[in-house]
Amino acid sequence: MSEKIYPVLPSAKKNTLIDDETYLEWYRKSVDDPEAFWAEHGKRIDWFRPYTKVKNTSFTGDISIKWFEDGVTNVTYNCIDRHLEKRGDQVAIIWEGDNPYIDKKITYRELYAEVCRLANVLKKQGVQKGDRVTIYMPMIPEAAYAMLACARIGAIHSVVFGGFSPDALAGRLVDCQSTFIVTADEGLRGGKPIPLKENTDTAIDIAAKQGLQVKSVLVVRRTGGKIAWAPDRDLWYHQEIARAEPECPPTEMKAEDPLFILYTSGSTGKPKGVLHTTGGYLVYAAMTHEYVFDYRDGDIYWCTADVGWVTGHSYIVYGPLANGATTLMFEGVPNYPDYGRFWDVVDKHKVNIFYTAPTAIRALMGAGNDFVKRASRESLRLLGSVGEPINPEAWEWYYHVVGEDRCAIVDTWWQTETGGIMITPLPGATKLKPGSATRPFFGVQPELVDPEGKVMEGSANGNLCIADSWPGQMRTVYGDHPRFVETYFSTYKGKYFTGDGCRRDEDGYYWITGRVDDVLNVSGHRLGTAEVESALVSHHFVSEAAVVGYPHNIKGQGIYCYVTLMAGTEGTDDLRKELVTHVRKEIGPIATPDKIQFAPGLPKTRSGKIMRRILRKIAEDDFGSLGDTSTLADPGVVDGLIENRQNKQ
Ligand code: 6R9
Repeated sequence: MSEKIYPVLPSAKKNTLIDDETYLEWYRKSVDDPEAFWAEHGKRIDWFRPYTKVKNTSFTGDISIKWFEDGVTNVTYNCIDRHLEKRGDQVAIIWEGDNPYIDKKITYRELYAEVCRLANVLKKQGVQKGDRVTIYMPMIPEAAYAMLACARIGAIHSVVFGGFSPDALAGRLVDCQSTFIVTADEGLRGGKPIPLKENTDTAIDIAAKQGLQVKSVLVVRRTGGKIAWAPDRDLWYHQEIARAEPECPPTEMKAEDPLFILYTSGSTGKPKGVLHTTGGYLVYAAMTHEYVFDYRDGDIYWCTADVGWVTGHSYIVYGPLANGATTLMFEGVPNYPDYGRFWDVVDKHKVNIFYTAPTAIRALMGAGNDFVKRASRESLRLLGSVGEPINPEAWEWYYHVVGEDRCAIVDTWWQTETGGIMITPLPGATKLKPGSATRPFFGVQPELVDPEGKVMEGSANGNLCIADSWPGQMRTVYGDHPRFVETYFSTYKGKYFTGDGCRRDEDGYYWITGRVDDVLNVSGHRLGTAEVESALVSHHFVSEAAVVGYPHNIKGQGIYCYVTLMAGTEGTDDLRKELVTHVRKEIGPIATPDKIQFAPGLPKTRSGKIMRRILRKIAEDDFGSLGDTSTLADPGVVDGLIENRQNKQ
């Protein structure tokens, strides 16, 4: 672990919104009297009817989380309408296409008209408050319009990442019984088309077999590629928009009315529909966006995430727009046309604040400094990181080479479930240590807990829990509250358990060490080992599978699969390829297995539980320290697994 300390940069201190003294004072207030603290900060958004109740939360029993519960507002009123008077002509969204010669700027006034029109189209299709609308889109402004149009009329959006397969999309449609879809003919990434409409058609067929009848599909024409068309179900976005009225009053929403569902992987079973609500989520997303990124009027802010992930929800769309910011949305990939794309875009649009994932930083670092140096990057003031632990080496490269020692780095730890950033430096307040997410944001009370549930004091290494609620917290698993209680509140009574391991050092800085459950983090994307296993065993030649992660230079973690074949099946390289294709088809390219080892037997306890600890060690090529294998039903299988390991150094 790096123990280097970087002091707060003089440039970050200057005019900062929060210096260290303010941080300490506000943090104290926020945990000593959360009620008073959030009563004050809840006012950062506009309310149609102000709240009188602030916090009503319980982490015991049935778990109930309510913030600002009697307040009434609308998210799009805050993200659009209230800015019109002062910044109607300010750019709200800069869109940078996959093709470096194509971009577009959308002002707040234009955003207003686009969102109102689309909201009217949704209404005309019969979408009502509380209905679920699935958004399966490339990174184009229409994706943001669609999210906001739902929020305008109180429909609940469920954005499904465009890289997910038809099967994965179908599962999400069925789970939340969503009968309305917004998609595009095709996406475009790195010059390659992605068949979104075709995938949607397939997903609708799969969902139909499970009893879900999708009523309408609104299709944006992005590439003009050839697609199939169901005239009684499919509608062209541009045709419907042209006929729609440009005014649509914002629906009055109670603070606890649902805003969106976002599916995320857990350690068991199918992905969970994480539910976020209106008031607390927006207050938290907006406040973290302003203070973590030290966002000032006029700044150009760029988060490279996809709107299919929570980072895209909170820090491309809702947080920045609630703050009246200019947010950049990028359709492409970091290495197209070449590895200098990010820095070219930074120069082209004079980006001041840049937020990306360690996996991208590592890939770009590997491509060499020339790509960075060819751009001036002089507009950059602040750099952010999110999605997985950033190794000190990548951190140092980001700091010295990309930021040329003049940009603070904010390494932001948070989760789909937390709605917004939880542990992070504040650029004008926090000394940095490469690899540490540093200190908690206002209102966040981290606790390290040992396996017995005892809270650990001082410097320690344990499981990361959060002791009390914050406004951005998820409220439930959509349609399955018992699963919410079980997943997050049953391991350690009275606390929210994050699933992450963490170390706290003598300065009170937090160092996230990674997941302690069966969740993989591949290139910053969460994936349950159980999901990959169930994709594998759905192949007719596979009888059993066990999946673990192993350290990967670029992706952070790679996917290592142990596969037991049906009797009489031969484990050939062709079959390996077929299984890889099969998993990609079942889940999507993000789940592409890196290694497949055919295993006649898996190490199991006498009660039949697979001992993953052993499989992890073998995948890491670290079998000298397998620990106790005496409880295995057949200790002999281990030698065969070691013999045939796929990561021999
Ligand atoms: C926002 C997001 C959440 C998991 C989380 C943790 C890992 C995220 C991190 C980080 C170390 C950071 N994670 N940020 N680990 N340092 N700065 O990524 O949400 O997709 O739900 O993933 O990602 O393991 O538990 P999500």
